[in-house]
Amino acid sequence: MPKSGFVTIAGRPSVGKSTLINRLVGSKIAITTPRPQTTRSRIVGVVTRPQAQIVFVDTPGVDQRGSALAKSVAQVARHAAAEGDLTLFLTDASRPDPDADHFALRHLRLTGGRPMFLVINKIDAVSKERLMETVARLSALAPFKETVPISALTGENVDTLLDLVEQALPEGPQFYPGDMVSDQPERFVIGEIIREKAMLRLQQELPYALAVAMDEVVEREDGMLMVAATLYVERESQKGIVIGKGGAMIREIGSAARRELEARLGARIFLDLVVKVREKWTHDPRSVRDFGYGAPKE
Ligand SMILES: Nc1nc2c(ncn2[C@@H]2O[C@H](COP(=O)(O)OP(=O)(O)O)[C@@H](O)[C@H]2O)c(=O)[nH]1
Ligand SMILES: [Mg+2]
Repeated sequence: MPKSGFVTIAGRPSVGKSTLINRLVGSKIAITTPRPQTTRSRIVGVVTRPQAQIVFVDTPGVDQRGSALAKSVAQVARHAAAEGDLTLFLTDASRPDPDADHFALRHLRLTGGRPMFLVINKIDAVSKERLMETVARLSALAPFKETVPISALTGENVDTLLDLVEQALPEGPQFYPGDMVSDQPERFVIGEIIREKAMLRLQQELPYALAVAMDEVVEREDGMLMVAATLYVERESQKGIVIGKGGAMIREIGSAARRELEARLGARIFLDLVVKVREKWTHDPRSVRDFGYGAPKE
């Protein structure tokens, strides 16, 4: 009998959740950066195998920060874990942070007794001893069904993880067409790639103060894709930094985004970026929702 189910990928920030979902589905559906708060919404990645369809759900990292944005994104992880058939609790063996792991685990387990795997990521970057320590420390915290060390970056042991996930799922029908890999609208993906390029280049608080809104995506008759987007920051002083001296920063963000989008969409792209201020938007639940971050309104 075929199997199917929803599998939530959750954990503290920056442990490699989005890198893992990209690796599992075999294409970049979620942006990744070394910074927390890169993922701000629920991202579905579908893996269809001969005997199973596995719907992975990437979620924002659970951390203890207090803005409306942080609270709203933490809810996304909790809801996904509550609705899913299985949760992969991901951690990073190369940067142990027991308090943060503990906090994330408690937050997720408040949803009740769904089965959980402990997935220890970044084994390419740690010694055997470090890995064993992490296994010992975390496996005591909850009754994990499996403990699987992997590297999302190199792909090591990810096939084994996929097999174990398939085995743990209930029998069930396919939910999505077999050739579907993600449920994200193209407009949103374009905005996310622009945000990734900006987050990678900006320092200090700026990556977290940034939102991207898509204004227009139109295909011209000659095939050129015309894309207009606005980068929002929280304060007037941040606007100048995102624009840069003589527009250097925004041009650099734009050309990095354009290169990746052209390769991805197979079209020439004209990218028009502007920067605007929306005062303290990360503290305003409405703005957070307007930008498409966090949980949709219930
Ligand atoms: N060395 C190593 N780095 C990784 C691995 N997985 C993710 N990373 C890096 O860790 C950082 C955070 O990854 P990301 O997927 O955005 O983490 P998330 O916040 O949990 O979604 C990025 O710089 C990734 O390249 C891994 O298996 N090994
Ligand atoms: Mg992520």
